[in-house]
Amino acid sequence: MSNLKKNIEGAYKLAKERFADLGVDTDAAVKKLAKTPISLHCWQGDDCGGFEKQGELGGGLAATGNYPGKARTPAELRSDVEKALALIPGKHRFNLHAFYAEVGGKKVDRNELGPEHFKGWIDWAKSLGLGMDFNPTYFAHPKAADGFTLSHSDKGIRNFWIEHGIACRKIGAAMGKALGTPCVTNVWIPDGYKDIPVDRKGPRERLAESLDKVFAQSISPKLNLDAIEGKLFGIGFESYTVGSHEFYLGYSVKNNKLLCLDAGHYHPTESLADKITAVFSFLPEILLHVSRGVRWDSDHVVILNDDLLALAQELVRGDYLSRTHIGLDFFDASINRIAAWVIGTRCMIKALLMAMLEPIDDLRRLEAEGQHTARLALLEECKTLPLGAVWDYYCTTQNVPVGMAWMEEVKAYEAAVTSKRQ
Ligand code: RNT
Ligand code: ZN
Repeated sequence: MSNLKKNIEGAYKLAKERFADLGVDTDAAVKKLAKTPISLHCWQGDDCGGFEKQGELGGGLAATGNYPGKARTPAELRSDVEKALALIPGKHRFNLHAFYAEVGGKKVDRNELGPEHFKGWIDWAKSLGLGMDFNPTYFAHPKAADGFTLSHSDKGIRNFWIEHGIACRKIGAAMGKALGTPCVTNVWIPDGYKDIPVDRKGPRERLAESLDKVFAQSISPKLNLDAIEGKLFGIGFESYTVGSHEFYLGYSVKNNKLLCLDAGHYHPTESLADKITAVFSFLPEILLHVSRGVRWDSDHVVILNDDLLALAQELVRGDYLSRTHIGLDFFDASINRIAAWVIGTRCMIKALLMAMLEPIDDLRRLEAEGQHTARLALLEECKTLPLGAVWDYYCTTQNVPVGMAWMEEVKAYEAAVTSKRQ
């Protein structure tokens, strides 16, 4: 046995005893963690560029930075994701946007897309045993250039985007069928105004009506699950967003849709973690877009901060993991894009592990007994328990690099592959 492996196993043994003293079973935590998939978003690999190139990104979305080597083709993107997946412990999923379709050089508009345009992606996912999730693309298109799609005042434009939504649910169902695991198809639209509107009502009425049409056909939840994602504001959409949080919360409860909560889509002092138990009181399942808001940007790479940990704790404490689809949503063009995936996903998994290692029985007892001083004391003690030893052990058992060793692999891949892209 190598020295490193011996050290990791030794450290794990000690950590296991330390946690056991607090009533926490590390073996059980690691087992549970291995069964929790994270959906990796394709758009981190090319700054949300897509392969259609119909127009500016728009929609209030922006990727900043010019780090060399972004993926330019489906083959490059697939190869980059494979590299990232090889450095992340556990079995995960892949989340694709509609404008990454492979149309073989033909002009196929968004309302004409079908499963055949995603065959390459589906075959690839199947070969790797990955489940897939999907998103209609309501931006980067001439018909979205004035900032409105499903809530547009023009019936023709609205219908075009309704047709796109319908097409995407069928594609999602085809993915679910081919891969044997339901595809979560998430609707996010940019619609809104830069400056103060006088009619906030009309666009919301039109959006509700359009969504009803998109979702009119029932599709087996074994194949496709519909999600809807709200937002506070976007760049150039500062004063009014049609699809706000309250709008979609109401729509999802009324129509039994998954609500997608994006961590970057709320007021900065609002807690996403606190919303988990609130929305689960009325919804069977949710989708998460785990992200990190910084100032105006809602899409920084996820790190292991208090917000992420609080979110993971709510999911674990409430036993909500089987009802939660965890997806990531960030894009940073200023650093190595594969490393961004690896850092964000490893942090998400680490946060879940930390939450699973909480001495929750003791904490609950203290709270129930009104021992609030001891509750605070124990919560603070938990922060320096030997999480790292359990994490390293988990990485070795999953056959992925421990510590910074993964970075060496990203650097080697950069030298051999991504740095050669012009
Ligand atoms: C935008 C939403 C949305 C997008 C992706 C690309 O603010 O978060 O989820 O990031 O669809
Ligand atoms: Zn999102």
